[in-house]
Amino acid sequence: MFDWKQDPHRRLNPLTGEWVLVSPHRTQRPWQGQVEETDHTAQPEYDPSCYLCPGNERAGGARNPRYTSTFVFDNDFAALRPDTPPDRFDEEGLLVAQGEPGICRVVCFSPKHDLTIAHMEPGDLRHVVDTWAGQYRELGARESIRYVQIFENRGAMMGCSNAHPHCQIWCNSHLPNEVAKEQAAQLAWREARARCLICDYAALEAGRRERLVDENASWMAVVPFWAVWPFETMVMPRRHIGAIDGLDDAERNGLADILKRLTARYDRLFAVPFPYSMGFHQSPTDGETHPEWHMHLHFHPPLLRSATVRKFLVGYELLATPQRDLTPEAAAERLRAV
Ligand code: H2U
Ligand code: ZN
Repeated sequence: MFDWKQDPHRRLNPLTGEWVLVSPHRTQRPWQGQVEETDHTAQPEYDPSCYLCPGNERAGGARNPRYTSTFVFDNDFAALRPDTPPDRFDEEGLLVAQGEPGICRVVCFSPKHDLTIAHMEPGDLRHVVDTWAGQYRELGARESIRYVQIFENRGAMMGCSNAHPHCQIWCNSHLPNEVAKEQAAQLAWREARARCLICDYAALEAGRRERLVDENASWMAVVPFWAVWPFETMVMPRRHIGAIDGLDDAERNGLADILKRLTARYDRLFAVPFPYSMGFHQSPTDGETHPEWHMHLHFHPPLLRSATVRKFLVGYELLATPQRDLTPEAAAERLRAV
């Protein structure tokens, strides 16, 4: 048996069926402690030039109300539009295309420009959770919307255009690629074993604890066994729940709590505010029941403090298979320690 703290090996992601190459021996290079350039510019509580702050004009010409908690609006530069004809084009199975109706929204978490999830009050974060649940239900109820993707880009290096705490919601009439892979895997697991893949995985990680980063009564955050990004995490409810609108009162507070804890850990271990992309994976809104679905979130933080272990997904990753040096177990240990 190989030693997975030393020997190159590959790990299977059972949610996607894809493999990741792990090369732990490469981290034996010394940690040089080199600090990456991150934006430490202190943000004001209100920024007159911010298009998301209360009362300000947006780039599209609309003006934000003087909102006092969360604020949702239709994206002025939406990637998907509701009036798109869903026609299909197919030329010899080689040139295949299809119109994709949808809708895109932006959710401001707070009127305060300088907050991040890590610094929000639990009660205000709970309001964000309720807003996500309400949006999932409202948008998912539309005939043409079969998937509601809620995600946050945080920090300029993740392509986020604005420091104001906010996320995006993109709704499609087809399942996005990553969601389709996870759906197929969860369905196959259920058909083969009459159980849920993520219930089984959460139970395993709750017992092993070596990849556990944080937890509360209703949620767990782990560095998944198959993580690609060095400090990638997955946040799962302990109970089998398909989508965010199915969370009960305690689980909604629990989600606010685990998100605050996890982002605070990232900020402490690296820079403030730590860049990442995060988002929900949950049951499609296609009118079918999806007992195979167990909702969860993924955090994909790209940046590490040391230039020696900084991760780019480049040549080998783009052309072959994702690869990592630091083991998920070592990453979880570091996140647990702060
Ligand atoms: P990022 O945080 O990933 O940069 O996204 C911000 C979104 O806000 C982006 O999708 C939208 C952009 O289209 N936006 C508006 O809807 N109105 C504006 O006035 C500026 C930006
Ligand atoms: Zn702002």
